[in-house]
Amino acid sequence: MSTPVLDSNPSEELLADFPLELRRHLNITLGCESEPVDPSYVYRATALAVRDRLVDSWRRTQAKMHHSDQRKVFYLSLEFLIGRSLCNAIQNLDVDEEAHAAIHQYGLRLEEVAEQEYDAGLGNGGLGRLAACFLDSCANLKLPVVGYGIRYEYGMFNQRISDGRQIEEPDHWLRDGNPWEIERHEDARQIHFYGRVEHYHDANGKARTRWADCHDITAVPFDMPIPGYRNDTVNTLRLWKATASDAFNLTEFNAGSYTEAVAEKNLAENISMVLYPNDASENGKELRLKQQYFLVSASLQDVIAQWVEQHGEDFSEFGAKHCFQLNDTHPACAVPELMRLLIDEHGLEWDQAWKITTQCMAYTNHTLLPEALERWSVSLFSHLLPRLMEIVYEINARFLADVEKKWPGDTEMRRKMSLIEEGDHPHIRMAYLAIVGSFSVNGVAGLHTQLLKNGLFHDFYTLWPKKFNNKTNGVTQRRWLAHCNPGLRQLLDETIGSGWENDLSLIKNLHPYASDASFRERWREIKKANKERLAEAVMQRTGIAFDTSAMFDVQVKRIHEYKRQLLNTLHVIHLYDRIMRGDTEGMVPRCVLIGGKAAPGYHLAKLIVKLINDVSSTIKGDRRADELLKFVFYPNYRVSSMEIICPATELSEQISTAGKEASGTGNMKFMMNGALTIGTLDGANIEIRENAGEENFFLFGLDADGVQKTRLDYRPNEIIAADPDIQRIMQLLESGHFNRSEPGIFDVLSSGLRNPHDPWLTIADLRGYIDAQQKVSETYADPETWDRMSILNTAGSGWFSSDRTIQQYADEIWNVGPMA
Ligand code: B1N
Repeated sequence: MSTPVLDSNPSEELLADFPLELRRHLNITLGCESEPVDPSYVYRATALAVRDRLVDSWRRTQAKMHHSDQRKVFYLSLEFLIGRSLCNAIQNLDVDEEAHAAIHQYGLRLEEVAEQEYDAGLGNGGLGRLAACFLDSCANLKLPVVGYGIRYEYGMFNQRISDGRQIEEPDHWLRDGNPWEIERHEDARQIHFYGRVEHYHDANGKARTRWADCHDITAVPFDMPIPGYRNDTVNTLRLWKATASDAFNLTEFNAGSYTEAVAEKNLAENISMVLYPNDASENGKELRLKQQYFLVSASLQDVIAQWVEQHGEDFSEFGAKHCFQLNDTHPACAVPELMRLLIDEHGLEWDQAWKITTQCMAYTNHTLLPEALERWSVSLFSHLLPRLMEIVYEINARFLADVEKKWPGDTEMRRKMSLIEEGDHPHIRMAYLAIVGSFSVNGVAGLHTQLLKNGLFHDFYTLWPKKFNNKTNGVTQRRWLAHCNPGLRQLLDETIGSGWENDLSLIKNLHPYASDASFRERWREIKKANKERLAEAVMQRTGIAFDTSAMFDVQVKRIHEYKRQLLNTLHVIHLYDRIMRGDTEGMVPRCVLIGGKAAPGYHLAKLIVKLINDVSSTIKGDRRADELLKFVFYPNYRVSSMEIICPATELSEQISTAGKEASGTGNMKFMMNGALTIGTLDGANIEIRENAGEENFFLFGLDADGVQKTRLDYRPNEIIAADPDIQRIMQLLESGHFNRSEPGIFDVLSSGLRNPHDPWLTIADLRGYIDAQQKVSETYADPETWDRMSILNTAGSGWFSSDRTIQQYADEIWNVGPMA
């Protein structure tokens, strides 16, 4: 890339007013003049007109970062769940009015036009959305941070429900082009795979190593702008696309196999073709490892190339001037890859390279679930990345020597802590590699970090206590409050002023208004309007009519046993059973909504989707339930769905088995928008309860310790037999009441619940959950109390801004401040 210029904003002078720019893009850029204009064209033209208004700040921000002597941060992530960009950019640029007016020329509303944009679904769930919120906050805080990821051709699959079952459909989000990206071919990088390692002596007689006979793939970057909030800052998300390298094609072509060479191009492009749709589970596929290495190598080469351009081959300050934040272990190859680049390509000695590496790598852990901890088979890893394997062995040998120093003669300790899990099929423990190679290891909520220190990483914590720290997750209030809840935004601006958009701690000033009856009235009206919007969406997608005077009770997140959508469903069955028996005393009308995707290979999760849909149909078909209970499965839940769902939610379901949900972030979005939480003492729920006030949170269930103890002697069948309500729930489930045409399909679910080894302890928490739900109903019956609690939740949500989280990363890990 040519060196960017610091000042001046030449392109701004080239811009006409917004309506004219929109028309120009429609007529000239897109060649579209017919009326009425197709809204998808209006979307593309609007996006281009908005982008035009970003480029000056974007270029200036890049120049500042380029010329700054400050440390720079690179957020490496296999996932960035961006969602839609149009309204975000319009809001952050403060051009709402012009944009509205310009679009109005075509008889359309901004909301309709914005809906034309495909979600950039380059992530599975919380981890990917967190990366997107973090980039937003970094831009808002003017921090020198670049995101690096993969430009998947296909993002998270689209979910369709057919006969109650999930069907996956490819998400070709780029089919109409992507107006936000700019391709930077001049910054393409070569990535090596396969081949072998060669040791040789260079011209000076120095022993060197190189990676020979490898198969090269080209990584081409596409940059996406990340605008800060009205602060003249636009940061960059750089996404890599894989293509065949020209050199490789040429060889094949000369050998006379033109068609094979072209076919090879397809194989190369496979690397960035599709996002793996497994949330919190590791899959061990070669293509996934290729993706991980592809991202890491391209990004590190990119950063090093910029360094060399400015500093030549002097790496003495490189470690002090860079930080690579690893979003889980997915990019953990960055540790051996940086070693390789420094040693093999830039001639550094091992000790110097290791000092640099451990000075600039930082690792965030996002899960304790054993099935999600990445382990790569040594044989696969050596085959694909032979040079990296050598380096990992060397890192391990030196690390185990340190372990020996700390615990002399303790072979068991060396076996336990080794980066290589020995056995018939040895594996690399990627989390251990990340810990050994990093100066910082953080968890994502207080409890989660505690469990890392006391459990999973206890030996490492004993060795290096200072490496470990907590950074409780957060979400950006600009998307998750200001943008998605315009009614509430207006009320907040009027009540506490508008500073909360970039300082959410100010939201505490809402506290006194909880006791103001007329304020509560307005609060309620806003919620009602948001519920109407959601009810429309539900009707359109499911044909089920939500009554907006009923309580909106919502659980949206990936479908997973530990998140216990089953527990929620059992409660719905309980309410249904009460209605059937005429036991409706103290019941308040509820609309229960569940949404989320199941990993395509996770059969039990898919069966849970089927159960939810079948219970939903049964309730829908029963007139007796009409007044009191609605139950829907919301299909194809994604970022843009949450923008409609969270402002309308009254009860937020955060009911995971304690100790299993590292943090959760949906819980925070709901809280900000005034939902009350029913939840376990898990992840960030604990901090939500502290910040909202215990009395404004519906707590139930075992805590993390209780879960451990209960497992030792768990007898779900006895619990069921002793509790008539639970007995009836199980009876309905097991009698085939919800699956008359497909007898037996839910047997694995019910036998799982009855299994003394059920790791999720659903039956153990069911009574507590039903009782807490009863309290919820009683509270809802008194709107004054409910609304007061709702306001206090929003007022207590200041801590959960990702601005706060990122400020802590900047102060406590990265040691960076705003760009001057
Ligand atoms: O990361 C979120 C947390 O809020 C959630 O509690 C946590 O479950 C989530 C492998 C993951 N942990 N691990 C993953 C995603 C994709 C994949 O391929 C694991 N996601 C989480 C943000 O901290």
